[in-house]
Amino acid sequence: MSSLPVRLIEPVIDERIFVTQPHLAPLAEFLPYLEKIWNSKVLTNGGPFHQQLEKALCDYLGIDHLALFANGTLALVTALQAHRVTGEVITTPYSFVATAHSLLWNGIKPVFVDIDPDTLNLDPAKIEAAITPHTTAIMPVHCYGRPCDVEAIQKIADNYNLKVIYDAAHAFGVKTRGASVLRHGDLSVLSFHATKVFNTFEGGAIVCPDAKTKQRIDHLKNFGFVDETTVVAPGINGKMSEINAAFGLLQLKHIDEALERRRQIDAKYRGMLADVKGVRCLPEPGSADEYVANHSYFPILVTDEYPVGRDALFQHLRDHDIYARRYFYPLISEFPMYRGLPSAHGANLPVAADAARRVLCLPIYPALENHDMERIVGLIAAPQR
Ligand code: T4K
Repeated sequence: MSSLPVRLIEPVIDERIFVTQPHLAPLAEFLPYLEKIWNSKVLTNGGPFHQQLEKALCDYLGIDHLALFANGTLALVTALQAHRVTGEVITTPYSFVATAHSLLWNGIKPVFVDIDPDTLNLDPAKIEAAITPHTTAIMPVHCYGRPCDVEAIQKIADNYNLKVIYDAAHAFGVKTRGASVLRHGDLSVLSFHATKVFNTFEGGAIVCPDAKTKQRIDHLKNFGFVDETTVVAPGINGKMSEINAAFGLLQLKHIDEALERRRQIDAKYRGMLADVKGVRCLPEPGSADEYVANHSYFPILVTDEYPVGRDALFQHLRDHDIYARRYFYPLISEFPMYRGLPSAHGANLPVAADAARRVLCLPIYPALENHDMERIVGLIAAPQR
């Protein structure tokens, strides 16, 4: 009898190259996990896979406590509730809309502050001017997984007695000075969405510094239940299911090879784009011995020296089946539910507006082939062809 694995799915032939593609462990490896779930009949509510994944992620990421969630957005909403954040929160307009939406879901007023032109993260030098008597917290984003200036932000937070809740949706596995970037601030929130470096189909987590905070978060993500008859808060249902948690355990076995391939792709893009006039890559945030990147995105900035505008390049790539994305355009502050805020005014956010006008995220994912990258860079180098 043949020992070859059963062909479980037929490959889909699609020539299009998207900004990302999920890295999936082999399907056959997932089947034993599913059998266990089918046998135990434990589908959710903090089952064995949920517990194992929390522990495995703490070990992998080098952190002490983590609470799994059904997605990153519910985790952001809950993180704010965990610290009873109210009033005004300082945040960046240059992010995915979920960052600011998590504030609105809590009845909190977002106050947008401009970003730094090199990191594209919240500019600490501009935070103090935005603080009012109503400010209770700062919600920065490690955009593209590139670390914020965590020390400067913490200093301001300490001076003004503010909480710091990092939207670390892009920052899985990122290290600064030899340790996880997720250890900074009061809480950090991860996303394990299909488009992220580490995915559980949908999923997310809150990284927290102590067991007491984790316990409060665990209550909040389970309707506020403490035990069968006690509800301590108007919590939500934010729990990750056993299928997602089991899949996460399997994905974790393959994460190092995925990160290594991303590193190679990033380096190859940088090398190939170095000679393309009018295209700027973001600088690496630190030397290899003090900074571990995850290469979750590959943003380029289209400068005035480039022969056509960013949108023309975006369309040119689409015309050739390359689906690069303009993350993050439009700015969050330009969406209808935010644009009436005084801090959303364009004059307050010139650096973010400029980045949103120039940015294009090129495809980056472990299965991306070298010849695909060569074709993409060839198209960028000759935008009129
Ligand atoms: N904070 C930040 C800073 C975030 O970036 C995000 C999510 C969040 C918070 C919230 O976390 P979650 O609640 O999502 O866990 C995508 C994602 O949907 C979103 O998760 C992500 N940020 C954002 C940056 O990107 P779209 O609208 O661009 O996704 P979509 O569906 O157009 O996907 C992009 C490409 O990925 C597709 O063209 C093909 C590929 N893809 C996508 C999916 C969903 C696949 O190959 N398979 C898939 O299943 O928002």
